[in-house]
Amino acid sequence: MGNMIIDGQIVEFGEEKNILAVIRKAGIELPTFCYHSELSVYGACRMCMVEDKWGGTLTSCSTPPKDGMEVRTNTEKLKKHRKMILELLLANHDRDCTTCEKSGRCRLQEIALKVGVKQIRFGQEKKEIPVDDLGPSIVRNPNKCILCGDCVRACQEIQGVGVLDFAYRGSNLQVTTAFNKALHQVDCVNCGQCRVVCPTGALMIKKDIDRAYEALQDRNKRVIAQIAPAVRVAIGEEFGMEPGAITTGKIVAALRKLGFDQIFDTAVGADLTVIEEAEELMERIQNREQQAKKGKPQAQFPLFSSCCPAWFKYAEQKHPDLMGHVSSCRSPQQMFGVVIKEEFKKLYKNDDKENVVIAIMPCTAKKFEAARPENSNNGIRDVDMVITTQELAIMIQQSGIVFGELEDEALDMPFGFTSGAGVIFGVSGGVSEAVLRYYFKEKNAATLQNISYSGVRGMEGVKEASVEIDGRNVRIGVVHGLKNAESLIKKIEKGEERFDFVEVMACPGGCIGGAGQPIPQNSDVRKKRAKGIYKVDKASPIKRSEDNPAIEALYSGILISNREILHRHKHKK
Ligand code: HC1
Ligand code: SF4
Repeated sequence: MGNMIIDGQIVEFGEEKNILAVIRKAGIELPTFCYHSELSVYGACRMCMVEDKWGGTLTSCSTPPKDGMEVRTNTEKLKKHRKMILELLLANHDRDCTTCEKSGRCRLQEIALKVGVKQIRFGQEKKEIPVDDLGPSIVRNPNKCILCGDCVRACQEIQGVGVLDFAYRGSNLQVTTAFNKALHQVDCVNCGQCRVVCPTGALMIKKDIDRAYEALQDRNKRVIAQIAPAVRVAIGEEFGMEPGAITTGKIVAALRKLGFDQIFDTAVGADLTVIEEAEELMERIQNREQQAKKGKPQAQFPLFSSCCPAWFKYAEQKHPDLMGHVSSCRSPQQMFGVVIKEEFKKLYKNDDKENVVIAIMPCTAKKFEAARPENSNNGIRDVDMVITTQELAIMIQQSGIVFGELEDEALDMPFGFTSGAGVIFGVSGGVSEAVLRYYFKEKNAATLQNISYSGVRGMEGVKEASVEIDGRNVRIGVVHGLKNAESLIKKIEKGEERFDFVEVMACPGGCIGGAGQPIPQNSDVRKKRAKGIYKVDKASPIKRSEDNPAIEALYSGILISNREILHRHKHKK
């Protein structure tokens, strides 16, 4: 606690860890490239410099506040200094702003305008480094990189993957991968969190928009959409709405205007996952108990969730020994993709239109998941394309659809029903909560409330819950961020923690914080999106997956003798 004097004004501070936060609290928006409150402080871009009362300059992001400290944020010296930094950055930057996809959202462009850079006094040193667009999820264009290092820290500090780093020296300094390999040739998990923090167009989503338009215009194709849970509480941000605004009905209306023939909700796929995963978990617990009775105790590894494709790839790469403990369930996206294809084959057996499934996802790694060979049959994919929330927003804008004015429309049949359990998958803890709902057969509000208070909800990176099910104490772990997952795995391996089930989502807060979602993202935005998801659940007349009539119909229909299509290793048609 103390007081600082900022530009002559007294400003009280408390828990703020640096003067930048106190300055922002005073309502002054200092420009920064390399500062993110959720990443470590790097202090490299020097844009947040302030002047102390003796005329010395200090970086506000790396200086803690002190009682009585006096700083100025906008002196002539500082203004000159910021302009110089920007001119140097721009001299070394590929400035094709008119055609750059990031134009209008680029922090370099925005700050250059704000600071008033009107000319660049240095000759342009044009880099011509090859663009890496070979992977399924992320395009990396080093010519647009300003060396802020945000991506390096996101990959290391959120995911613990660390495939990006600085290389070379002096004017050749670059952010790159080991041996300059393409992202898909290194251990990148396609999570896209590097792209979330990148201030320029150096890291972008690999777009599938043109392929989607092509399919929509093809009369020989029936184009079917499935909308992921987290998209509905975020896309509105692209159209001036608050994070968390629930826009399911508007998304359906927009997709119809774009020419989609049938529109469904991935929450139906999540309902299938709940049932399959809950049964798999109970089978494992019972099996372990029987083995123990026979005096053959089994290793105490938990069952890990499998629906996050970035986590799944990470586990394959880093923990091949644990793969037997990762659920055999395919993700809701893939379960629903294969179910739609099977159902439509039956429904439209007399026409020869090709069924094309496009998944609308908050996630860049879902593009990778849909393209995995085991998710295809004879070269035909179960999910043909994945469009992120941001790509859908672009398509809506390009088509002149006024999103905010759309009247809500309903999903199509035969999968027009969803459950709250399926929708809460979009937030960290949601998979566990939905699975727990399946175990508790009492259908009253108190049971649901007890489950929600068990410890699975909230934005903490690691959560734990102990729940009594049929006289057993079932231990659940919930993590988001692969770095958190790695720490938990280490503790489990050492026997310091014991769980029956561990839910892992790679992105902060779960899918609501996916890299395909609108930017900016921070903990406030994610909290509001999570609130939106829980509101959808609250308003949903069906709370449990098994009560969804669409699910009942599937289990007594195409899945009656074909349930194995919902599982990874058994998915052979
Ligand atoms: Fe997710 Fe999932 S919740 S992984 O975050 O299990 O992407 O939203 O669609 O598949 O349902 C993402 C979200 C999504 C799957 C479901
Ligand atoms: Fe790292 Fe994820 Fe970016 Fe890949 S997509 S480089 S894993 S942050």
